[in-house]
Amino acid sequence: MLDEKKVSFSGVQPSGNLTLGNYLGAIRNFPEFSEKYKCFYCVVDEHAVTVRQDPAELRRRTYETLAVYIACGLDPEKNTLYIQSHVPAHAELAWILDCYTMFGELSRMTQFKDKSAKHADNINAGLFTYPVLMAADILLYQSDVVPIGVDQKQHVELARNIADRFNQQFPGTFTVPEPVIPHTGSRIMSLQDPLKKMSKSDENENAVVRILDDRDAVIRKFRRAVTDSGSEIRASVDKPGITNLITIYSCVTGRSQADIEREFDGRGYGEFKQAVGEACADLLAPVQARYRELLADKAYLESVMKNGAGEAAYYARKTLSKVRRKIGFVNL
Ligand code: AQP
Repeated sequence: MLDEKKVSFSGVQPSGNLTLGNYLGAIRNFPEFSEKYKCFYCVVDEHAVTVRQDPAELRRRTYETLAVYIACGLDPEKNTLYIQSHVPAHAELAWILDCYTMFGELSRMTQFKDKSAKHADNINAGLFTYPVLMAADILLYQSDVVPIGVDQKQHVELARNIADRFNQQFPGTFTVPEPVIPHTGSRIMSLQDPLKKMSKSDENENAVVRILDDRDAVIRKFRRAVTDSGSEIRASVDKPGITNLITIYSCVTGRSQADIEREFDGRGYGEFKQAVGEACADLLAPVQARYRELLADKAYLESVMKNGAGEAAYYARKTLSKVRRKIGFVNL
């Protein structure tokens, strides 16, 4: 714990235009922690380069991701918002934690298996050790909670194991973090293949609703969403497409699954998809309006980055010098 408040940490990669999955599974939930917790929300550009990025696009998306954070309700006065590569302590601690992480543990990470299958021509060491950098991100701030979508749960569990292992040898070094996963929306699925997670790097644009898609695009993508055989609006394992749409509608409207099934009883898929599309477009419209204002003010975004990096570095240094001292490095 830093100061008297508990700590919340999370991050998003600027590896593509952010999706409804990133929003419902993670970003939308960040602001609720701001009152009770000391919050660090980071744009994790170092994670993004584990797959090849176009440099100009990476730079642009880093600004855009920060603007999305603020547009989604994260007040820079109440939250530390910053860019990961602006705080070198992340990479420094990651190196030390690499030496406390087993090869076998990293080999079991499902995201590594998925991403190495997807990028078979570039299975680099960074892709393999990505979860250690994520552990460093979290442990550096003595984080108590980590709000994430369910796909990141395995990585937070690894961070817990690394913290436990380190604490066994050097008691009291790290707070052991807890993942916080939303009840609904923790795994939004692709609109074209509902057995696959909605991902910002998906090449099929119809599979992904972007936070910044305009109203027509959002509605069109939902209209084209793959649904299942039959015509009933009911969530079940043999109806992954309609179940995903019910989950999204439930997240967006705050209504229960049963309530939604009742409302659309006897009505067709077409009508339901239109309703989901409209509800999503309504939800995203104010975020997009605020985003556009923010993006037009690059100087403001840079001032947020600078302040955030300064504040994050202050807390990060405290943990890093404790770790260095404990393992026997000379601190000057
Ligand atoms: N489909 C999803 N449903 C719910 N939550 C999701 N998250 C990602 N996709 C979904 C959550 O968003 C946060 C930020 O994710 P990330 O940027 O760290 O990377 P990711 O998990 O690898 O997300 P993507 O969109 O799939 O990125 P790419 O395509 O670059 O790999 C995390 O909390 C994540 O759980």
